[in-house]
Amino acid sequence: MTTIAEVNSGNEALCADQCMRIHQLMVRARVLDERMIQMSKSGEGYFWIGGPGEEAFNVCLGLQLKKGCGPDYDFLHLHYRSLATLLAMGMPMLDATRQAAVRITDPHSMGRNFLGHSALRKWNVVPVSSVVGAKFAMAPGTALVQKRHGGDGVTVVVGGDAGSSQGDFATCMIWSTRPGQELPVLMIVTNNQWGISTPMRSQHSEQHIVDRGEPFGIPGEVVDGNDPIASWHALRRALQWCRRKRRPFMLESQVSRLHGHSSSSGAMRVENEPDCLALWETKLLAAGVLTRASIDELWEAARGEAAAAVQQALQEPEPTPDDVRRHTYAPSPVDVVYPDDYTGLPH
Ligand SMILES: Cc1ncc(C[n+]2csc(CCOP(=O)(O)OP(=O)(O)O)c2C)c(N)n1
Repeated sequence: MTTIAEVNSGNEALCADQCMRIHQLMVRARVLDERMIQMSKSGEGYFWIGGPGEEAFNVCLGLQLKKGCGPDYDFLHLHYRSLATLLAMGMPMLDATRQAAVRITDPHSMGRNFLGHSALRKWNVVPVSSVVGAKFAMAPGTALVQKRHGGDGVTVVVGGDAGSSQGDFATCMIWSTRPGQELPVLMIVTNNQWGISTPMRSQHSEQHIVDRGEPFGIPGEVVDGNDPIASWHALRRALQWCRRKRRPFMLESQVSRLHGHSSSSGAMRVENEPDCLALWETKLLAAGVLTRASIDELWEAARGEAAAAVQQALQEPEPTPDDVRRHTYAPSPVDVVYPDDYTGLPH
């Protein structure tokens, strides 16, 4: 039992229990991503993309969402680096390893989509599109439903700095600020300074990406995404604004990209960017909230949990050619009898 009441960052603070909860989720996300990188290199999986370097911010987001199905709850247009957000919401590690191993039990796509391309109807997680930027054009749709429905559910859309330089980003700003039709959209940009290999500074002339909201009257904040305390409070303020005012807000989180873009670029560990987890552990050790032994114990437990999740996923069946068209259209084509000469099905 700790006797430390709270931990400070600048003039903001979080209670010690919350700091420990955030830390444990950050460790679980990091360990899982590292294990899934191994999967992509060993043949247990086929591809990796994820969020090492974004855990501090992403955990704080997942813990503050209004989780559920339908317009009373938050709609989420997440990023392919949002693993820590989903773990913080309560997704088991197994549901990620199933997708990494391309198993039919993968709840996001039945083993049909890339790792990190989540889709969970029970939590309003709208399918992540590989087309970066597209989510910013989709977000006003769910926010419009929420505005008409009433209540305090908001739409949260998360994209990178490169995706935010596409026209879809402007579409989101235009649609969410029509006079009298303003929409409760929280536009989050996780700025890691890179597209795949395109420097952010070659795409953005404004000082901060949130400055793009200014001509639309969209308020914004820039936060150090490596600092869980700052992230927690910035998210709390931003979500509260959208929930209460039913208007958009923009949040730019400055994060690291600790394993490069994806397995396609090698996924090797990057050493010259700040590591939010190492920084957080140093802070919590200094504050007396955690001990070296308690940290080691957590990492060990997370590694065991990830190993079990991989082992379980690998025992489960892969998709078969028979179900390749399932859930492609609504109603699902498996339930529809097509005439023999019908040519409209995907090949
Ligand atoms: C419209 C479109 N163009 C290009 C790509 C190829 N692509 C995949 S991820 C990516 C980088 C996106 O960078 P950013 O939006 O900053 O997100 P990050 O990966 O850095 O989190 C690109 C260019 C794509 N998926 N979609």
